[in-house]
Amino acid sequence: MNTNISVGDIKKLFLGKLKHHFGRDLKDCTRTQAFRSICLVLRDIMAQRLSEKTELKGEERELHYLSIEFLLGRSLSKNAFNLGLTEKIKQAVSELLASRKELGIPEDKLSGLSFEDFLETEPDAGLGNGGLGRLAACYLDSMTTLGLPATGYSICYEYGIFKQAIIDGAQFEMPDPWLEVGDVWLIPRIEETVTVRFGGHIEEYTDAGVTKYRHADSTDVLAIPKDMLISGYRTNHVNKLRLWAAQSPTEIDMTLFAGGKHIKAMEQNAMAQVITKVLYPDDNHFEGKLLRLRQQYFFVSATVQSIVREHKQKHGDLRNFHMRHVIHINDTHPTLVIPELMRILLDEEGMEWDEAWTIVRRSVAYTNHTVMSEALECWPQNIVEMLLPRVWRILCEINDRYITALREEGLGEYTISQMAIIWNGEVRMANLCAYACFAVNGVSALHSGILIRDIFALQYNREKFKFLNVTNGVDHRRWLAQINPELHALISDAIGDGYLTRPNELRKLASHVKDARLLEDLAAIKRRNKERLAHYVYREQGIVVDPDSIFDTQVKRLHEYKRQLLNVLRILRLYDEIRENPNANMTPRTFFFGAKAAGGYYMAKLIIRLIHSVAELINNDPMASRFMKVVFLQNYRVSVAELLIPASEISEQISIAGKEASGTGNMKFMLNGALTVGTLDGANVEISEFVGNEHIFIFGLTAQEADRLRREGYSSSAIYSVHEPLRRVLDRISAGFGDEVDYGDIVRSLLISDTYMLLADFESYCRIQKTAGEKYLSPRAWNTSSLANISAAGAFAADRSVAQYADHIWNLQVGR
Ligand code: 26W
Repeated sequence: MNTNISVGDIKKLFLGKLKHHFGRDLKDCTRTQAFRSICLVLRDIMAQRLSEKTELKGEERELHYLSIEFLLGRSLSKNAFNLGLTEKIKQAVSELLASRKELGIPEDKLSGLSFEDFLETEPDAGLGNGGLGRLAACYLDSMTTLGLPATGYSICYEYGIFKQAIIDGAQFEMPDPWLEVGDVWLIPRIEETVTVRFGGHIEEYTDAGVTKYRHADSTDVLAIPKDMLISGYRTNHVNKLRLWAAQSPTEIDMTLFAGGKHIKAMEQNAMAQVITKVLYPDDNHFEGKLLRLRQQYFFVSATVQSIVREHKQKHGDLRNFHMRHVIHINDTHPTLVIPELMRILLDEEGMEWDEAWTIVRRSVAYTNHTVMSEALECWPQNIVEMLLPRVWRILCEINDRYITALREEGLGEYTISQMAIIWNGEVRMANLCAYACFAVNGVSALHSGILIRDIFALQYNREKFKFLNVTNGVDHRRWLAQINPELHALISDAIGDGYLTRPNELRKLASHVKDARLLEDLAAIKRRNKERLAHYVYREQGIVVDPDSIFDTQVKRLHEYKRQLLNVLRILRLYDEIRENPNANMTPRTFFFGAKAAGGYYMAKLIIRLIHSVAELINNDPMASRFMKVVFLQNYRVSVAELLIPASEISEQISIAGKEASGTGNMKFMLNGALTVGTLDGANVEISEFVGNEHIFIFGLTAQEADRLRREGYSSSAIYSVHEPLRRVLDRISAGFGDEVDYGDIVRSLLISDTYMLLADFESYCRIQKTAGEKYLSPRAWNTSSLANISAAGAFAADRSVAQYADHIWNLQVGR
């Protein structure tokens, strides 16, 4: 660790970076140059450690974690924290600032150069949409902290998740050119560039009696690795995240032009220019877009090539590949790793099918992250065939052999059609994973149960041993210690800071539940975090919020199954109640929403518009606004979550039971002492078991009850006709809010199908919210529950999840 680096060293290194990279010194540097210089100092420390890393010992396996998304957020504070340098950097920066003063630099030239300003200078690396991508980022931190030899792989998108602008209550998507500043963390490794081939056709030929394949006429794209170094907490171990950037080979090699193949050259240029341009903003919704398939194959092929290349350098041949490597695929997006590894073993290494297949099957493991049927990836056969002709043939062969085996086992034709990988002109990625991978896991106990009873029931029946559960976890160092330093200090005073590496030690807080002083301190910290958020909301959006009100928060991607709309319905009911009875004894509430909607998701966008109409109505009503306020936080992202979560008191986790695979926001709120209002969905089930029923507000149908109701015939309109307050709410939405926006589609969807059963859960949701409000009237009871949540949250640390993956799936030894 860095005990040997002094404040003086940091100042010297920093000034050196400023001089050598930007030709500037303290007198004339810009804020961005100063920010970059500090980052470069940390990057050097990590690079040094990576280069000192001892070669893997004999039999050790390496992990390769493939994910089309890594939602990293900011890295400066993370790396400073992990390297144990936060305080020293702060000190160094403030001493440098003081010396600028001494140099007689005018005060206004100094603004924007504090450590806090540096942190704010960093753009979020928004290389992900939501849960899946953020989970990958949390896991990288834990893998490194636990000393696992791991590498992450993804795409170096030029534009991350869009920036959300709200104009007249409606969402507009703006580009996010994060690399302009965020590239400071990336180290290009040009010498490790590989070529990825698309299109063209396959020529068969025989060589000494053996059939071989040649990929002719392909459109080639270069994949250039940009490595981001990943620090771990209190360890010298460093891992990397390898982000692949596309480049056209013709930019470097003009022989195609010279040979008259200028059209091919143009094609290659065009392909390379778009392939890694932008992250798809779809979350839980599949569209069979050609560019998306290109992205997937691009990053998967480049990754496999780079793993194989390194393996051969170290070990010679590939027969022991599965002993040395485990390839983990984060949902089905990197599934093409399966046929791609086959292609290399067969075509480039000359292996027989059976030997190659055995190696692949022993190397690849898969995590499922959703049961939403519209999220399942089924690629149209014709685009796979056209774009990836060799991979397509391999997929056909895998499918043929699989079906033959199923027939031999005596399975019926209908069952086989359900399990097939290629069927009806489509390639089903989840079925390929369930067949080819040696392990398949869900992300919460409930979700893993649904996988084996429903989505993969047939596969489970055939190969029970490969199905398991690993409940999600979050990076508790970031999501507690870093973002809520006062809470971290309070906890450390009470139980020490051992919880940072042994999250279960948070349990020790349970013995402090009767400590009145500690509970008051806990509330005071929450209060200051609320004030900090209030300042932010005022600064960014000009909205005044009252830190004495309950901060009630629902932040996550906007999706109908997550039921932001249910939250809106109860807000409107509360509005009616307050207008009827303005003298009720209730604590005012501020309702925070934060959510991005996929650009093409009409209903989600309309719900964002509705939240704004409702906010307008309520916030401008003098009677209601004494008790309630609605705030839609624009452009919700990791760095906003970092401000919002420590300030929240109620965490809304209200998806229809059976649909949210796990949720991870629920865990982050809990770590920061918020109380959950939630359904028995995803990890909420385990959260409620750990924290105890008296410290959580559970409502609504269970997954089983929801299923039964759907089967037996659910009628939302029947509820509407008997439930007077609900009818008033829906009628109000139908009538509109005097802003010319028609919400008829929302009400009709609730009355006609109500797929996510909002009306069924409405009454119990309103009731539990009332219970929560009453509990808040007793600070002692509330703070006790808040502490109980923090104390139980250790079970939901990513360190625990990653240790389980290492143990049960990857067969890796945890190093610390
Ligand atoms: C192909 C379109 C698409 C894009 C993203 C389909 C599916 C996805 C993701 C798998 C959706 C996702 O992020 N799922 C979330 O994963 C989290 C981490 O496990 C869970 O906590 C969330 O419950 C789950 O919705």
